[in-house]
Amino acid sequence: MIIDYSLMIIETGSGKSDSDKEEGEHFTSSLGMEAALHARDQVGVQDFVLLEEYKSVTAFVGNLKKRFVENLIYTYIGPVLISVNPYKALNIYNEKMIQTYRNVNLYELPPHIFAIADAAYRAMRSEYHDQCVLISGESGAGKTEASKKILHYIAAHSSHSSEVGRVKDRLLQSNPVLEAFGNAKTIRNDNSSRFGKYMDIQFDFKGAPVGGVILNYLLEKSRVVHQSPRERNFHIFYQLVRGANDDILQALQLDRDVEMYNYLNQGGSTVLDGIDDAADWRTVTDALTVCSFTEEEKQVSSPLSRDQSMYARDAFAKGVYERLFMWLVSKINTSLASRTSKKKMVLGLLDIYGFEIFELNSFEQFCINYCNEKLQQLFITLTLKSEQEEYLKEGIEDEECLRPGNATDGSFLEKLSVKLGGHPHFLSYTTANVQDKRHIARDEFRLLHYAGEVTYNVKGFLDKNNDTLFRDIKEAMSQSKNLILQACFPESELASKKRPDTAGTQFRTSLLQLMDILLSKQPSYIRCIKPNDDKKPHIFEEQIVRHQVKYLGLMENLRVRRAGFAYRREYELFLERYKSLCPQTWPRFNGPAKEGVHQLCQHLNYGEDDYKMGKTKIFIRLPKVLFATEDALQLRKHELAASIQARF
Ligand code: AD9
Ligand code: MG
Repeated sequence: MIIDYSLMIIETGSGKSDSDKEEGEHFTSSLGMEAALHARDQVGVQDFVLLEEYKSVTAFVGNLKKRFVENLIYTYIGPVLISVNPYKALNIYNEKMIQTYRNVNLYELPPHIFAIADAAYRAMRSEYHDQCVLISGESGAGKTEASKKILHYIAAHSSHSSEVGRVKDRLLQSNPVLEAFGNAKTIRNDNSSRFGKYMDIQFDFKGAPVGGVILNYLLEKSRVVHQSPRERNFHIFYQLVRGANDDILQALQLDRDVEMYNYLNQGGSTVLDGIDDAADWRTVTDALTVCSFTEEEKQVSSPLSRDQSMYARDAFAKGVYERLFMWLVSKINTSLASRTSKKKMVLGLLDIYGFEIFELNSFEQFCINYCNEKLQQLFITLTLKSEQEEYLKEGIEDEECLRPGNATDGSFLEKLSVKLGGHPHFLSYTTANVQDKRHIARDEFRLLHYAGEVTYNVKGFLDKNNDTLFRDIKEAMSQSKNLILQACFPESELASKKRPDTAGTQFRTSLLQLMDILLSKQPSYIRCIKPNDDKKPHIFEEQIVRHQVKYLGLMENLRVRRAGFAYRREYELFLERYKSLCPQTWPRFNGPAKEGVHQLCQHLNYGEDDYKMGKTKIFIRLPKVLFATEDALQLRKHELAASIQARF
């Protein structure tokens, strides 16, 4: 008789007792992190804290690459998930995977975005603490895809009442609608988000989704009237022209030929590989139905009808589109609104436009990059804070780890607003020395962002910032017979004499509010990395990845994590895994897990400095101590196997 030792040893406490476990779970756990400690040299380390040369960027990038070529796109730095965009469909998001990751502790299975989603969801339910998942990375790195995977996981997760079903459908269907109106092809990303999005998913006390709220940030409306070479307008226009039936097009006086429209053809590339605009039109109109838009509300959406665009000025088209987008979001919010007034728990998802540098960078890039800068700053502050808080909470002190990494001084933009000139990260023609003057034009200024240097052209800055839509156009619109246009241009706005805030001020204010929202929640992080600039699978450009690893502050993140204790586990989990290594704890320890772990460490001759005992967890400073323990465990398994076999 052969006994499978993984049953005895690898079940590192998924929070379920043995009898709760379903068939196959033992197997999946045995593939997990703890077991993979053992297989660490084959596909790199799945948690960077176990990387031996943890100070070397080259080793870091090497580990990512090793895993990337094996289609292992996810790696942890402690609780932070690093995701490398595979640019191809991987079969790792199916129903079976969802089931696999459900209710399993983060470290028991290979790194996965579902593990992050599950951990956040369970923390929310067990601690009644609102959560947020912050997804960051440059344009095309995979943020939007990541946020959709999380939503998908959450929606698949919970109970099945009809009300919950309604909410889940609407949450999921809000995505294609907002993407159609708010995403576009840029040279960086074929499906680039041109607005920032924060979505709260609300849950009842049982953990079932009961509603949602979407906040949107600064839509890049200039795209409506102008697109750079190889870029497109918002997807919806191409979907409409290519997908709507003849009646709709006729009613809107539109022609089926995209190339006829100056607003649509400026980029010179209206067709996208792998995207069927006509099919997407049907997806979007179906989604609009789910989100309870009426037939009339569904499209009037085009500011492109020939009549209008003839007399329309660009400002008008931009203004109408922006307001339409806001109207759309508010409609979706109405349809997502929870029907219960009971107290709710919240899981927030932040998916903004990523850091971007184009040939010509204007006000939009300035705002987008500022937003990314703020988020980066938040990440650094919070990851440091949580590391310190955990040591405090566990009653552990360790001086070394309290020292912040040098990435904290990244937030220069804030200083910039106080004092623009004279700042070392700021350069303009007037502040430049004679030599530098040759490299910067009079209408440009240059900022050294955390993610790289960007030269902005101020042409149009003021207009875009002032963002004034002429009063007579507003008046005309508020008189419109079209109910949606009326709603977009309320008369009350005309009555107000007050000068509205500039776009920049509004954006800044809304970002500060966002930071407050995020700070009130318990954060999880997903750091997305783009492996190449060609949007292609199988290509891992080390230089490109290296640059991102550096500016995302991942080395500092790892350093902080490693400066203190690389590995930490709840006593119960640690004891369960390694109990076979010590006669006092094997086959079981009848006492508090902490005491068992203490005995185990004594028996294994852990040095005094190698580890610390916190209130609920053991902290191990160096991975090599853990590796030695793990090797001992593997040896022990073989011994046990041999002795059992001998007995039978
Ligand atoms: V931007 O800042 O909005 O311009 P994102 O959001 O970071 O950017 P996005 O999620 O849109 O990037 O990803 C870009 C493309 O990469 C997607 O359209 C997919 O084709 C591809 N991608 C990203 N993540 C995955 C993935 N997990 N699996 C497969 C992916 N493909
Ligand atoms: Mg995006």
